[in-house]
Amino acid sequence: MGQQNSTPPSGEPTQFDRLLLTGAAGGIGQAIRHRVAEFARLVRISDLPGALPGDAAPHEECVPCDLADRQAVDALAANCDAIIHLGGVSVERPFEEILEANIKGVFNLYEAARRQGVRRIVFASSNHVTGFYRQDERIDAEARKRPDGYYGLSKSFGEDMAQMYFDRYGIETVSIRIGSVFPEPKDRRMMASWMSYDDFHDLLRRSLFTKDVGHTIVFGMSANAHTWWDNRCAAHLGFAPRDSSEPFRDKIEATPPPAPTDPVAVLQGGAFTTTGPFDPV
Ligand code: NAI
Ligand code: 15L
Repeated sequence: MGQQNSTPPSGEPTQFDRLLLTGAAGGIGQAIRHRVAEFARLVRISDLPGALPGDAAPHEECVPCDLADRQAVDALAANCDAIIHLGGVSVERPFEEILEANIKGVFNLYEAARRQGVRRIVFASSNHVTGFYRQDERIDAEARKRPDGYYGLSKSFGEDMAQMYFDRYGIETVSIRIGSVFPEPKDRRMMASWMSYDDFHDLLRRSLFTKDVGHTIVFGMSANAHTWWDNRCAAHLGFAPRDSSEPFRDKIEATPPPAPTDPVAVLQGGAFTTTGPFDPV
């Protein structure tokens, strides 16, 4: 655990001039913000107005921005070579919230990339694009999408934006269907879906700097003992996670198990598959 994965994809450049990081004030954003410094001379960090702490480092510039504001997003992407797009609503919520931050937000981001000449995006997609597969199924990136709510739908839309903007405009994207990136797994389900910050950081590097990725979909998980996802379609990234949820097994298994029929024990998307509807009948 905690080992730094330092091998870059062989022969590729390993630094941009200016990199945009959206969602920089969020859980993952705060954890990786200083690590992404190695990917660019200057990192433009962004989040909702008022969300960013006022502690920008010399290699950072803070540009608050609501992703739903098209003009502001256009300006946000100016002079950037690449984008790590973490910003948006990260859980199941009423459709109107998802529409603004995630659907209009990802549209605004890709349009800004097209207009401003950004050539590479890493999109924080989610395992909730395929949340209705069972935990006893193993899928790869070619499996039919089965979004488990409005949130999963918005990530599915984001992946389609990525494909369309590659096919039409040649903007390359790696969509990382993130499992569960947290300091440690929180429950039994995350024993399969967990990904360490070190492994995520290594996957970010590969997603930014591997040549000719087109639109690649990769599942973001550590080398857990049991997983639901097969990354054969993303083999060209050379991603080989080093961490595992196994050291946390005893702690997790000391907690009471869910009923065997509970969606958290049956479906890959767990509790997301039953969150909502938000409007009373
Ligand atoms: P988070 O909720 O902690 O951070 C998301 C950030 O986006 C927040 O700081 C929030 O202020 C910002 N944001 C929300 N609406 C915005 C808007 N309209 N304009 C600008 N910024 C806005 O989420 P977390 O855990 O850091 O996840 C980062 C990304 O990775 C999210 O896109 C999430 O959907 C995705 N993801 C995360 C997983 C995880 O295990 N943490 C799993 C799968 C996907
Ligand atoms: C996600 O997409 C969420 O953003 C995150 O908060 C976790 O709940 C994660 O999926 C998960 O499935 O564990």
